[in-house]
Amino acid sequence: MNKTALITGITGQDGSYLAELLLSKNYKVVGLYRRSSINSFSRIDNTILSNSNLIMEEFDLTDPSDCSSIVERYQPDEVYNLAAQSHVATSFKQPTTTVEIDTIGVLNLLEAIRARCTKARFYQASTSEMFGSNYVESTDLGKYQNEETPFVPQSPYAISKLASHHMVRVYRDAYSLYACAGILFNHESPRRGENFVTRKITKYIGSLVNKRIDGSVVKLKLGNLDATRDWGHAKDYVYGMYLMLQQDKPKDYVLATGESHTVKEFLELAFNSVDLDYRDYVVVDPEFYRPCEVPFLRGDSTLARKELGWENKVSFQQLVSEMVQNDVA
Ligand code: NAP
Ligand code: F7E
Repeated sequence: MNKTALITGITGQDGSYLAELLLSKNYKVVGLYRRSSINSFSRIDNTILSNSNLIMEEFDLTDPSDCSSIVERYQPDEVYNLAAQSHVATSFKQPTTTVEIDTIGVLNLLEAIRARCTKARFYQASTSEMFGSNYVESTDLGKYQNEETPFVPQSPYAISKLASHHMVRVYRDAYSLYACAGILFNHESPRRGENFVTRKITKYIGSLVNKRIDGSVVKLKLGNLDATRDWGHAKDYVYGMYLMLQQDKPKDYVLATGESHTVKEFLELAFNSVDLDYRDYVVVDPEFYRPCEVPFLRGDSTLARKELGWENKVSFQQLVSEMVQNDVA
């Protein structure tokens, strides 16, 4: 019989790729989306939306009774919790909302599974932001973070995700649930939200190349160009989420490329790919600096590569090129 999977956050970047993956594996997918005054399904292809194995249900993670009734009704084999207030800078402006969605929301779902469907395997979208300002260093690997690295979160977003991360561990140990968390480093794609730095850059390039803006007048305003991130492709990462729910025992894993680049390096590569120099268009604006920054992220995903057989297939250069080409087109 086909497996049933619930995906919270199906309208987001990762949710849309994960739905495609699970439908291709003949799952019945229940896609959970928030009510919106306009259509929020722009990332989901029409062929996916018309797939008879996809059921779309209105849902809000912050509502405990909604979580209970959805879990009770569908008795899912797998639950992927991707819904979140996922923007770090926004979390400084809306800390309470962030905690309500990213911490209490996760608890609502875990409680629903504990009370109504203990067979369900649960995936939580944890994040490299939980490492915050911390990293370890070795002579062979250089600076990196992995499953053993202590967390020193630097934002309300990171703290709310860290609380959920621990909650998942406690529900796994206390109630023997198959519950695990993927500690995912930054992953991007043409479907990335437009206010994350990568997409903000490629969207600007798209407008420039298509002459929708005059680059001598409208500049690209950015914050910290020295921030360093480990950027991979979202498609590779949702496959890792799926693998985490197919193991004999639940465990938390880091997913990362192992390669890191500064925002400046992203800018250089993206602008050079259309024969432009980013220095002619970018201005640094203090508005886009964060009250607390995470200066350096580079993940070591040796455990996931060894135990899950996971790999990142898309290189940094391919990722930048795909994002630029998409926004230019
Ligand atoms: P995203 O594009 O921002 O998508 C977030 C999704 O959550 C959207 O579908 C959003 O719905 C939904 N959502 C927000 N609040 C909700 C609520 N109260 N009830 C139900 N749905 C709600 O995020 P993403 O990049 O796909 O990331 C997926 C998950 O991985 C998130 O939990 C994120 O924090 C985490 N993560 C992401 C990365 C990354 O680099 N992308 C790395 C590590 C972890 P609307 O469409 O209505 O806004
Ligand atoms: O910032 C710097 C900014 O917002 C990356 C989320 O998916 O990944 C994401 O969080 C870096 C930061 O992503 C601008 O200061 C400079 O150092 O693209 P971002 P993020 O904060 O790393 C993690 C793993 C998640 O879990 C999150 O959900 O770029 N930066 N100038 C800027 N960032 C933005 N957004 N806008 C700027 O103008």
